Amino acid sequence: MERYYQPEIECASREQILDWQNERLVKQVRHVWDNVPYYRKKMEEKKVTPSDIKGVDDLYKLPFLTKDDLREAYPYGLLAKPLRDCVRIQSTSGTTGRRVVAFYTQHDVDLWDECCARAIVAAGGTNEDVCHVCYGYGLFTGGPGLNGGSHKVGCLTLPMSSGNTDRQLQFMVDLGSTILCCTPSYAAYLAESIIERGLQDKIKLKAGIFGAEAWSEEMRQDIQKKLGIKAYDIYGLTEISGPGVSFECSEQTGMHINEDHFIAEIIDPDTGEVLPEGSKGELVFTSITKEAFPLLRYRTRDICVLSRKPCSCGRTHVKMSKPMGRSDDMLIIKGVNVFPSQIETVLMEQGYAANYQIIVDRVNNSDTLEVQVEMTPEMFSDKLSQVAEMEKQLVGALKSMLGILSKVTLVAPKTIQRSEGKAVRIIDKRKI
Ligand code: DLL
Repeated sequence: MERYYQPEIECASREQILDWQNERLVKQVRHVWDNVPYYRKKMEEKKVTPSDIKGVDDLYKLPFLTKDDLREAYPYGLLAKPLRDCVRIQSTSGTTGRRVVAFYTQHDVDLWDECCARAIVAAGGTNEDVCHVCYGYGLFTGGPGLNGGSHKVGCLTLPMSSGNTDRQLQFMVDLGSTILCCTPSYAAYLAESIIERGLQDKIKLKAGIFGAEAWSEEMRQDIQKKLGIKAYDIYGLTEISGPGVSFECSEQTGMHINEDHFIAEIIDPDTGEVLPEGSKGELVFTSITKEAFPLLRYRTRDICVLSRKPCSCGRTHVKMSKPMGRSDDMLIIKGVNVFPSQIETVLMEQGYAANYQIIVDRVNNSDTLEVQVEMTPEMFSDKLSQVAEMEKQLVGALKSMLGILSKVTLVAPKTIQRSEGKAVRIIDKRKI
């Protein structure tokens, strides 16, 4: 049994990690200054040159990059290597405006594979495993990223991509998949389908590596119970390479950031000020080893907390909490900040599955919030007469979590559309 595990990197001392980061950052800033006129101009506007950056302590001097910069510089404006050295692109879905395209040299693909391999090993993966990847393949980073990591670990890799649930289940049973990689909402759907078809005894899954969207702790418990597995979170974004920027270990108390490749900061999203460890704020990444698309101080919009508390797994890399939502996903309803994850937590605590839809509207100049929630099949058969009472109970629980009044509508099982990739749970009619 082999493990693709490098304790000398993942368990390195803080001093060693800082040495790597200092050296790599200085080199990276010079690389970007020399090869990316777009970012060089931003540095010049801030009156900072590569000689001002001697290490991580000087990071704050560099300008931020945002998604708007990436869109403005589309497609080649942030490319730091000649096209002949690039072997791959990946892209975001581009539902709001121009797509973002990220470039990779072979070196960049290798380091990305390595990050995903670390995630698979942290979830217990070895070359004895059958790794079932049903993140989408193609421009989305989920499929290619976990596929590359799985190869590197030496797992038998099933490149399933998303969709066609019957085929997914057939391969899972026939080939004895042991590790499942997909979005948590698709994992929940697969779990539901396995139970419906009575396949629980026929599957051999032991672990799941789920990410690409926000999911609550309660949803983790639910998936773990239904599939009889341990469910690990994995985080990443196209701009910074894809999945594997950070991942959970067996402790399941946050995701270790691959600090030998990415420097993380937490900033105040309003002022841009760097916040001390333990503060909640916007996550910012600097990639210090990527060649083709090396982003410095990229604002992710994800809100989370960093922690350097020692971890029982032995890894020393800083941990990020589950993102509490994206600052641009946050809904402002009646002047109150509402994160969809808060709503999910309440629903799951009250015994509902994560099949829900949030509808926000404005009626007579006042915001309204409606939450449509599916009843479980048991509720539907046993408690139909108590629907009004159950709705009232949920309204109360949501009011104490959010501080505002909502309308709750319970709907029949299977009426809310299932997702094979990232779930779309919010309909904000104020924006339509
Ligand atoms: O979602 C990369 C990925 C693929 C991560 C597969 C994990 C697994 P994008 O499509 O560029 O990339 O979306 C990135 O998704 O900024 C977060 O807002 C959100 N996100 C990603 N992972 C998580 C997670 C991929 N574990 C955006 N929890 C990020 C919460 C996540 N949100």
